[in-house]
Amino acid sequence: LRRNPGEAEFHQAVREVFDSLGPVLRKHPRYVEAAVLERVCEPERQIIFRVPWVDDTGRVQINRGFRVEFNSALGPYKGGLRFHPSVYLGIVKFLGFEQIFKNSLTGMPIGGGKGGSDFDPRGRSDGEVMRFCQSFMTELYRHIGENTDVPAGDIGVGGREIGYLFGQYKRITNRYESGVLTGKGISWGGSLVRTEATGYGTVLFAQSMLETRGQELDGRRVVVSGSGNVAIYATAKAQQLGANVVAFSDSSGYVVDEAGVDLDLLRQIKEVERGRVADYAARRPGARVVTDGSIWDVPCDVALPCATQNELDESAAKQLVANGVVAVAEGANMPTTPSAVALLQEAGVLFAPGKAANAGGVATSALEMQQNASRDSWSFEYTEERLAQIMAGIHDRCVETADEYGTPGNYVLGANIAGFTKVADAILALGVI
Ligand code: AKG
Repeated sequence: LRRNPGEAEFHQAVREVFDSLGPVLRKHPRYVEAAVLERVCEPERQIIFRVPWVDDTGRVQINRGFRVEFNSALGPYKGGLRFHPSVYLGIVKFLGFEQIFKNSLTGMPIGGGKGGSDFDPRGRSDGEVMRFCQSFMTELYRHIGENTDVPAGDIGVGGREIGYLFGQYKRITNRYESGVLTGKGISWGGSLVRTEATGYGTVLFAQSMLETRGQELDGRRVVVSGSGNVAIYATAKAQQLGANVVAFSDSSGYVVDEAGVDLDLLRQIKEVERGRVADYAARRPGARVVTDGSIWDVPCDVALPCATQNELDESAAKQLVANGVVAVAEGANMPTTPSAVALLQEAGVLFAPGKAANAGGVATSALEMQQNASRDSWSFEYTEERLAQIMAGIHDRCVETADEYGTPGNYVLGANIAGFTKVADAILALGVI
């Protein structure tokens, strides 16, 4: 705490992992003796830089850029870039710390990192976003590479931004180094399924959890918070599996659509028009928009928080339990507060932490890196099958680890211990570096 003052989200993420590790440290004292905990929560490298750019009125704007290269024991640093006004070092460090264990859980050879900026793309023209991305990459390029650090997208960074970032990297380095970024467009080195992967994977994980109780998603009422990439493709997969998705949200409010979300309309408004939830309600008979109150008041069997950190608090959890929720799977990173997680678990709700449930995105990024390295591109069906296998593997690893440590059904403990031990063993094997 003294070394990282004022970084509340980072403290929260570290505490959440460390709270799970008691049993593993008692069983394997070598982790304590070799200071693995101290090492894993100190980033290998933190880069903070100025990002100057010129807006459409000719004014010079200054933002702050970050890349936290947290841990590379398992592979090159891997994790997204977030462009949002709330971004500061504490957010980037919490995301980077989570990413270490998430990436470990996927079973793929990727370390953990994360980055971003307090730049707000909302309301900015394409030209402004391009100039910002070019300036951001003009500093970042010297720190990244396909074997060093491989950024991707997160909130505020999608295909458009990755395109501008990749273009500037290519221009500065004179290298067509496809594997330096993931989330690329399909015609210039991207992977099919990467766009869908985080949302799809979250729903596959929720389905696997339900199966442990002999249940399924078919016929269930689902509420998805958010309306970005993760929320849209969680909605798509839930609908494919027969669920009725009845609500989604953005920072301006939420929409209830009892007839079931019209995915084409949602995609048109969010992906093409970059509009707000009210634009959906205006064009969808029977849908209503709510601008005060919480989306978690909407009764559901399955809740998928896919918006942002700490969006589902204790009072929301109480409401969900009162409404009979059966499962909660985190599509976003750390969307559920610690007291809400405890309340859901005590009520017997199946709860999947983001580092397990949303790992399908980064896992498919690792598949994109594989395709880039072999100069190949795989079909949608094959790539989706690989994603499904990876998600099933993560689910089973969480279940087996929770069983092994005497807490069956505790996916938080299972994910934290399984993610930690793989990284910890690699840290030990590589010596004091
Ligand atoms: C996340 O899992 O939160 C990421 O940022 C993944 C980004 C990636 O695909 O590397």
